[in-house]
Amino acid sequence: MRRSTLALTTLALATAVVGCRREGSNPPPPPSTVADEDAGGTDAGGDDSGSPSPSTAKCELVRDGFGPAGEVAVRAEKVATGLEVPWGLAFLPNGDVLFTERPGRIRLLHEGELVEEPVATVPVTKTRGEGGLLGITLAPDFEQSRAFYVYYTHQKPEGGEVNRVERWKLSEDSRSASAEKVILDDIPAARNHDGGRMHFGPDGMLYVGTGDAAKPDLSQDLDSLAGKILRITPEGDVPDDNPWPGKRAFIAGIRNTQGFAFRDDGALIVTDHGPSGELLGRRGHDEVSVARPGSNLGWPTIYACETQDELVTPVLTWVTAAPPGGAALYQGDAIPEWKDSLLVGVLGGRHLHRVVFDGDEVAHHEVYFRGDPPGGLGRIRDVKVGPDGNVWLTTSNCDGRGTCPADKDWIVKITK
Ligand SMILES: [Ca+2]
Repeated sequence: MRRSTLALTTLALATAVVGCRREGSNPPPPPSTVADEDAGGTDAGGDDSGSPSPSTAKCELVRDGFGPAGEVAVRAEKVATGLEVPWGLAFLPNGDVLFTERPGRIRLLHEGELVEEPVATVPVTKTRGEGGLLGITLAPDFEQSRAFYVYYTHQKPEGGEVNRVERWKLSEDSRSASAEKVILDDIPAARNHDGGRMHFGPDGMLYVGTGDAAKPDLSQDLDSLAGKILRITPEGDVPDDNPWPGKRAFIAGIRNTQGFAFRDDGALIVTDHGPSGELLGRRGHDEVSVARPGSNLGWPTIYACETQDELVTPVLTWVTAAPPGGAALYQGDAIPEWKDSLLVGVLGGRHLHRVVFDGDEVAHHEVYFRGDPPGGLGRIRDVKVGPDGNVWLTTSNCDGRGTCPADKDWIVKITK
């Protein structure tokens, strides 16, 4: 195992000029069992836990750069190198790590060492872009079933590309795996905006983050799987208690999420990518939002700190394009100062972002490991809290958009 320590770096400043436009129409909000229509003022603040009403939390707009430099002394250790766009990490019960590489390999870290031979290869699209083998998550009953789920872009035999969620089974020795069942297919795909993050929720349901497949209106179409966080059973069916009955959509109005995390009170913290020039030149404004079942995060109707009835305005957004990779709420013990923070891998902005909440509002946020290697970590893709309480990251410096170091992409462990 190679180790190195990377110094914290200060943030760079940049600004961008943006315009604001509104267009399009929105789907109806989900049926509510609580009659609470007294919207009242917008600065009521306070605790809205249990309420289905849109949050009134303030929107923190970061105009220059990304935020102040992080103040907690943490260091980064390379755990594995020589990788090609490691996109998603999953911790096995024995402490080993199963992970995806976007070109289509499922790989294993065994006792901290990279196993050279891939566990399996997945037949992903040959199109270069944001698609490929993306998210991975273990089944809740993994210890009995050895089942895990992957999300990947594939070429349909009749032509065209779609994203798919598929269940696989890992061999007892973890050195091979086989595809078992397609759980959900025909998620719209495109060269960019393919989503791909998956997590099982505390309710045992599978949550799947998708992108708008470069068709923004799909994000507001509840019959489309694009531009959503979907909630499905482990078999891919629609749960009886989804917010829009009969639909897999759980949260709508997303452009391209690669990171979301469950908060104890049932809220989902969602990161989303802001626009890159589409829809009358809108740019930047990647965002962090506090969502609840049936929330509509507003893409493409609103962006930045804009507000509109029944749409959720983000609590944090950066004028400068970030965009965010994976996200995790830190509940470990190894870095006590980070307890309950949201940690977000930032791709274009090349850093790890930490967000401290006060209720639904952002109390403080800061920047770690900013910049390209060797000064920083470069483009950060996945963020997971390991069973050791340390924070595990993957880099995407070799995805064609970064500065690819001689030892390629890494899995990195953040410790005190
Ligand atoms: Ca939004």
